[in-house]
Order: sequence, then C-alpha cells, then structure tokens
Amino acid sequence: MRKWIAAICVAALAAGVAACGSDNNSSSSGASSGSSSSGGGKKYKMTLIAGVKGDEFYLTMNCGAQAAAKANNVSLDFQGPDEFDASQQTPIVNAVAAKKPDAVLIAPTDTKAMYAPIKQMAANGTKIVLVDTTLDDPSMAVSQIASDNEKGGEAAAQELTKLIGGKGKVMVVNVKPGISTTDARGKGFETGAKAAGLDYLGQQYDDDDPAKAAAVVTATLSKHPDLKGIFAANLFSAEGAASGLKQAGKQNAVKIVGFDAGPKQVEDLKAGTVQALIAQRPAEIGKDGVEQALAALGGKPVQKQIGTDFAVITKDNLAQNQDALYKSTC
Ligand code: T6T
Repeated sequence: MRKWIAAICVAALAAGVAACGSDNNSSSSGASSGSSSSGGGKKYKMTLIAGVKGDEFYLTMNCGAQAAAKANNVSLDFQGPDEFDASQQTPIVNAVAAKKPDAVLIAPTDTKAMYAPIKQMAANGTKIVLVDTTLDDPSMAVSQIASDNEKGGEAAAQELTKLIGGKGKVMVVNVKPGISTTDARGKGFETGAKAAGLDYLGQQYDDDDPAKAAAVVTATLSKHPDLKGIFAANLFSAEGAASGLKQAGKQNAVKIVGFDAGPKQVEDLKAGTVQALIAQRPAEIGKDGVEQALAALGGKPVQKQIGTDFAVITKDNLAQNQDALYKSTC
C-alpha cells in the first residue's frame, strides 16, 4: 500500500499535480475521526508542547488541536520553548509533568536528549502523543503523528531538479543534527539529488536562525558561484536562504525549494525568490493528536503511527492550495 501511494506520489509530482503524501501506518483499527469524547462528564486536560513557540507550523498545529479539543470537551494549553533546543524544552516538559495532565502532545526537539523527560512524564501516568518530531526510542508514546519527511525531502529534490534543468550544484540548508524530521528531509533530499545526477554539495546548519541560514548561503555562493539550487529544510531555513540570495543578488540564478508554508515563505514564493514549498498539514497533525490521546484515555483502539500528507506548492498552483498555508493566528 505504502509503495502504491509512493508511486502515485512520484507520478503526480512528475505531472505537476500539487497534492502528494504519505499513508497511514496504523497498528490497529484506530479511533474514528471526531467520534472520541471525554465521556462520563470528565473534562480531560491536555497540553501541546511545540518544538518552538513562535513557529507558524506549530501555531497552525495548535489551531487544529484546539478545534478538536473544543469539539471533545477537552481543555488544551499550548506551550513551547523560544528556541528549538532540548535544554529549553526540558524544563517546560518537567513543569507540565508536575501538573499531571491526562495527555501531552509533544514535538521533541532532539531524538535523544528529550527521551528521559518524556519517559518520566509517561511513567507519571500522562498519555504521550508524539506530534511532528519523534525520538530514537518512542516506545512510551501511545501514538506518533507526522509527515513522511524522508519522502518530502525526495519530493523537494525532484522539484529542484526540474527547476534547475536537471543538472548543477545543489546544497541543503538544515537546522541541526538530531531532529528526526529535518534529518529525514536531508536524507531524502540527498537520495533524490544523487539519483537525479545532481552535484550534491552536502548540508550546512543554521540552528533554526534565519540570519545564520542567510550567512551559510552567502558563504557557499562565494565558494561556489555556480551554485544552482538550495533545499531549505524548514521554515526559518527557507526564510534565511531567501534573504541570503537577495543579499548576494543571486535570486534569478539560484532556485530554492523550501519545506513549510508560513506567511513569509508564501511571500517569498509570490515574489519569485523561492520557487516551491513543501507544505505539511500541521492542523491535521494537531487534530489527530488530540483524537488519539482521547482514544488512549478512553481505552479505545489507538493508531500507533499516522502519516499526514504534504503538498508541493508553486506560484502556479498557489491559488488552489490556500488550505495548505500555515497561519499565525487561528
Ligand atoms: O518544519 C517544521 C517542523 O516539521 C520541524 O520539525 C521543525 O521545523 C518546523 O517547525 C518549521 O520551522
């Protein structure tokens, strides 16, 4: 089934069709959408802990989670660190755990460093749902919900290959090692770029800081003035890569495919600094997260893993993909 969807996905990309995605990898029949309820009059308390608080990907995830919480009489609060950093996320997890919420939806900022605090929270009786990112050992989680990030990276490579006419130097601007999502995107892009015969220069890191991403791009351009394409692996990397190209006056010579579709990325797409965006479905991840947590709390079947779609958005199909764009407020 997964292979079929992958084949359709590749064919759709080749045909320039926008929607593309991953399948559900469920381990059980699953809770039916929207049918969960806290039941018995008990109002469950949940917290969504983002990878980083001010990031429109997580703000949009929160919108979907809040809507599902409201529909199911759940109280849900939203928290997250100022930066994508395990040392900042850990105290937040510990403070949330001390309040013993019924369930926590969390995007771990590091596959290893966040294991102990999350495991401890599960041991205290809180149901854990991993949303977006995951851990090397996610066994304490009742469910994991994410895009197929590796496939998204491959889709980015295919799109960039088309944009640069099938050959030339390409690089990846990524966040930092140890984040499951962006690591997988980088891996998928490398596979796709090498399969397409592109000259792959490897990846460089920006610590989720647009200014560093811009600096990485300008430095690479002085070393490789014939650079043809950039894959920017998340929202802030794409924002910074676009401004780096502008600073270098290279926006017509170098193409960018960025992961995510926040307001700034869409502005850059419209302006022609970025040529394609791989948009995830954060609101759906948030909604599924609440529903899976409720299923677990109600002793109902839970889907161990849910894969959500992504869409490849260009200037040409932007109008038809308005529902895939991220929001800063609900
Ligand atoms: O790309 C998303 C998210 O999926 C990733 O794990 C971290 O970066 C974002 O939040 C976008 O900035």
